[in-house]
Amino acid sequence: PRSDRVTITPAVTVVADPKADATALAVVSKSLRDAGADRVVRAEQAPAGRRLTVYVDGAGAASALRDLGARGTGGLPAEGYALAVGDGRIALAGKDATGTYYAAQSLRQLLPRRDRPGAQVRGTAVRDWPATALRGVIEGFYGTPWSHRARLDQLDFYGEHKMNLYVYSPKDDAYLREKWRDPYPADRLAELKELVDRARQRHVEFSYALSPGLSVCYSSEADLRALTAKFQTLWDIGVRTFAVPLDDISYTDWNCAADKDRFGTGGWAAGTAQAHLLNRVNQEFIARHPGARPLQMVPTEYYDVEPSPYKKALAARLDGNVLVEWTGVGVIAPTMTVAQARRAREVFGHPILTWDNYPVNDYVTNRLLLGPFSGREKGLPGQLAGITANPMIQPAASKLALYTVADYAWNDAAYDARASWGAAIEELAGGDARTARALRAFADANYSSALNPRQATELAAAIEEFDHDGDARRLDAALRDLQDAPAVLRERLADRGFVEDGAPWLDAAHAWGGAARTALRLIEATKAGDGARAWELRQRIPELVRTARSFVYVDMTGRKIPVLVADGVLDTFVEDALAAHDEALGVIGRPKASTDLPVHQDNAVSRMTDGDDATYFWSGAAPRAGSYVAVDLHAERPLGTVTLSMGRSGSPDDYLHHGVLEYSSDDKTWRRLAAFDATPEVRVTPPAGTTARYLRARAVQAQDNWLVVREFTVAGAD
Ligand code: LTM
Repeated sequence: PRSDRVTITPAVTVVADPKADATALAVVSKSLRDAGADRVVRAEQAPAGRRLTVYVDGAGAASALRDLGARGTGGLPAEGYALAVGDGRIALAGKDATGTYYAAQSLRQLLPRRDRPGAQVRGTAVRDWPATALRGVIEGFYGTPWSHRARLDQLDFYGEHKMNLYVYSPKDDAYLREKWRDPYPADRLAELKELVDRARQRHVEFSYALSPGLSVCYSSEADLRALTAKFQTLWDIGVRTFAVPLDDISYTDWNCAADKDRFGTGGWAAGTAQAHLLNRVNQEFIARHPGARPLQMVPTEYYDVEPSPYKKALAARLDGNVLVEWTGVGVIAPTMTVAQARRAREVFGHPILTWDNYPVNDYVTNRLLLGPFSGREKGLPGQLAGITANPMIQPAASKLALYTVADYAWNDAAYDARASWGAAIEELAGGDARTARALRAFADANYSSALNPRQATELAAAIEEFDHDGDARRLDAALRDLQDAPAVLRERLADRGFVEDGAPWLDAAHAWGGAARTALRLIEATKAGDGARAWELRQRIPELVRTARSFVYVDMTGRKIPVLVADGVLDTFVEDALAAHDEALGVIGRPKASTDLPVHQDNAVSRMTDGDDATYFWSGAAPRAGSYVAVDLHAERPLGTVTLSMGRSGSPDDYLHHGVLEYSSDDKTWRRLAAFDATPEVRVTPPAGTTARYLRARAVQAQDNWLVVREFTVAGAD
């Protein structure tokens, strides 16, 4: 940073290289006007006088950048830029047109927003460049595809956040999968063209991803022609990047006998067949279309780095310049490391583009995933051809997480997930403090995912503090923020799409905020010995909880899915308040379940203590060493036989493969009851006289399978 400041004068002159990027210039002019300039005029040279001059590319910018200490664009990689503000001037220049556009976006972020001239902007001198070449979003989820309007809005957002790739691959667009051979009707093609044009204006590469794997014959000339003919229609409307995703298909059942005859059976045969088709697309379409970008593909084994005959065939046979997409280790990878990316590069034998399944929620449609991009090691982008994130079914609500993905992919070295999350909230709130507060409360209550295992960390901290010091004010304020957030956002949030996307979750947040505040009053009344008031509050809570659980997301098939908000935090708080009140009256409820694992869909942890073997807790991630499920018996008791029933018919391997059963009186000091290995049914009778209040089953090793617990019971405790 420089120590001086530059004033936005009423009239501003822009001195631009004749070849400067037109969109970048439009961004510069608009940002200056938004910062209070009345008139922004183009000129060949800086006028005399005290008027602010902005230099964009060319000799003027180069010399101003030098004077102001930003050195210019020499030595920068593609899309890098230099930007300087100081000494009554602003100068920006890109390594290429996209770099200039990004410089303009950074200037937009630096400039204040006000409606009168005279605002000041702090001096600065920066050189900036991306950590990886491709950064973007793959619309690759199952469920309602994004609307055309939402896609246009997304492309604007990507440009503003220096993301340069949008992969068009919605699983439920039939023209991409079931009807991949069919040409688009004219109106659909016209819409696609509008997207391609908008993407180009925003310096975003539009990648068209066709998924023929459900019905293709890899050896068929006719299918090759169908594939390239479809690509040609997209080429004709301006698409220059193409992809062939082959995920989520069977590669053992051939679609045609000719493939079996030609390639044989098994993984090696599948890899060879896919490479055969893709190489022909690469050589006969991509290579013959000057200006086409490298072909992208998703392998059928996209989710690990284990060597296999399939991957060996792909590594050996697929043309070397094809980019291979990879989701990390796991379909939803909680973490991604540099070592894994290196290994992926070796095992697949091709440049790797990550298909990062965050914040996608098609496998947890009851949730909004509003936490930041986390668990990706620094240094990862440098190992990759690029990073693409698979977003939520809800486009506008995806922006919070996508902001952080963009941040990480651009500059992983400086990335701080929480800080980026806070900045995303500020930006979406448009600088309005009330909106930002409401959005933060709402995002906190919708935070958890496989990447961010803890839900509602800020609310949970407020509850913990209340448990510790008994001062209800801070907690009540946090709960009120959540309760009021929906009304504030509905009234003030500029991005109306977010409000539409989030409707059932907003309603649930309001209701949970209210239920938890009532529970807090119940605790206060119980403490104050006001039994009548406590009883009155206690009577109201079940209905409040029923309402909070009643809001549903309706998916594309019309299925109504109850949504979750602050789950495991507010529901627990309310249950605890009820249990404490009831206990004070001498009534002890059923054991209370908890876990540190995320929850899959609505298979809440309370289902393992509901007395119903047909329902179950199902974790939303594989247990790591130390992961646990626990029950609280509400009071120290003699322990009868402990039964842990895991797994279920559809997924019999979803159990703790190596674990221990432990018990405790204070939830801190734990003693071992038994160890168990390789069995989904655990039954242990403790020695006579053993007492405890808490029991838990803890994983002693990480595993690949998720965890299902049908029932976790202690004889005599329910
Ligand atoms: O991840 C890939 C490559 N394929 C599918 C996605 O389409 C889907 O959105 C995610 C999340 O459910 N899982 C997949 O396996």
